[in-house]
Amino acid sequence: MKKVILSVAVVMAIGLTSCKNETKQEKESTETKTEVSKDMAMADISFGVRGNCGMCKKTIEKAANKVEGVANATWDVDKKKIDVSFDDAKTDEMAIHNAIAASGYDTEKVSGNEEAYSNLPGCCKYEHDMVMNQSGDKNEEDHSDHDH
Ligand SMILES: [Cu+2]
Repeated sequence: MKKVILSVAVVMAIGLTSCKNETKQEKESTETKTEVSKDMAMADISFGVRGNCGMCKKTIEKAANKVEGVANATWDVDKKKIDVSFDDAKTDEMAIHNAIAASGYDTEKVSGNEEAYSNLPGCCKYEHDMVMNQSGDKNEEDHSDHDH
């Protein structure tokens, strides 16, 4: 009889412990999931975009920001490079390249729309052989598209 009571107590104890553990684990995994999906949804990329001046910067950033899902776009006039944060559930890298190209500017992957280019102010008519993405680090440049 003692044995039975003991085993019942053991079973109950195990049941209680495992129940507690489950609750804890569930909570943890939910938290992890949320974090992961956040990371996956927001992507940060940078790529080369040709341009000359502050007006170019405005046009390029405006074009990138117009793409739905883009949270932030910053073009660097010295490096000829843009940093973009976007929700990759809403858009993708090529949509951003295309939007910038449509505004008349060359990106690493898409040539600027010629008509838009011809309508740019004189100071913004950048050279088409301008070196883009002047980070000074070729390796980083080569893999910048695959980090995320
Ligand atoms: Cu300009």
